[in-house]
Amino acid sequence: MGQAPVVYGQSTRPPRGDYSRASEDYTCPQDYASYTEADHDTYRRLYERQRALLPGLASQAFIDALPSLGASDRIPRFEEVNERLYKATGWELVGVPGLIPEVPFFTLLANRKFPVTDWIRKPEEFEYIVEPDIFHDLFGHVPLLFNPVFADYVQRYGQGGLKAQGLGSCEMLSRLYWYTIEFGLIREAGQLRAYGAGILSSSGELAYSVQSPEPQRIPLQLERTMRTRYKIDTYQQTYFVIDSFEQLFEMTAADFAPIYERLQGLPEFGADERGAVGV
Ligand code: HBI
Ligand code: FE
Repeated sequence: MGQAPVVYGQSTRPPRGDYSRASEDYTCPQDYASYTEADHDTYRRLYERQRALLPGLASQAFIDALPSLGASDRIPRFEEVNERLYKATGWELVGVPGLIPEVPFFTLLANRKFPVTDWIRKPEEFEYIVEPDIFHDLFGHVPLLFNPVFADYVQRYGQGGLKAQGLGSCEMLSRLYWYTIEFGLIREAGQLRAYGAGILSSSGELAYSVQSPEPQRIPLQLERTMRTRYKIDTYQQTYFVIDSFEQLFEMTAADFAPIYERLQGLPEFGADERGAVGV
């Protein structure tokens, strides 16, 4: 029992979450009794604030799916969400103590299990938190897992991740994750909308990503995206735009191995570097 904690990216902060409770596959049961009234209140306030910001900024597919999370006045029980989620797309939520290593992460996704951090930020972290907490994972990631096409993309992503790991191409694949599942934009009925969990769970970045003139927004293109570095603790300076979730799913049908080969020798793009590659 028990796993070593995992810290991601440049963050030098100590890991949050109790990794001693994690089993072999890094999952741990949701310890519902451990949530305090302050925790439930934090969840309720985060949910209410974020839901008010969604119209005109969040993907309509997300807005339509959000009620499937269930009650918004307390932290949901994973098994309650799973009753609905499993019927909808065959996915289920599993508790994790926080960020987990790539192979266990990819393995869970490949088996239609979505890892949800089991702790919530402290009231004083209401405005911003670097690490993903239960609000980011539940509110940001879970609603779109009720969308069948997006749910299939995430599983395909997990399967691709296990292959990429074998080819030493995890960094390129994690950029694809970052610029789609975490910070992706979609054009819906001609309007720009956010579908990435990192945007949807952020009070500031939601309007910024869709309305600010500052960042560049370029069409999602596998090679350009996989060559673009990202920063984990600032608003994005580059967003990639898709036309549909079907586009994401079809993209993963390709075998990425030759793409990794080709990209190995090519220069990368900085997170804010302008310009697309020759298509
Ligand atoms: N672990 N719990 C958790 N949640 C994530 O979103 C996550 C992770 N580990 C690795 C990771 N994401 C990214 O590096 C992926 O690109 C692999
Ligand atoms: Fe996330």
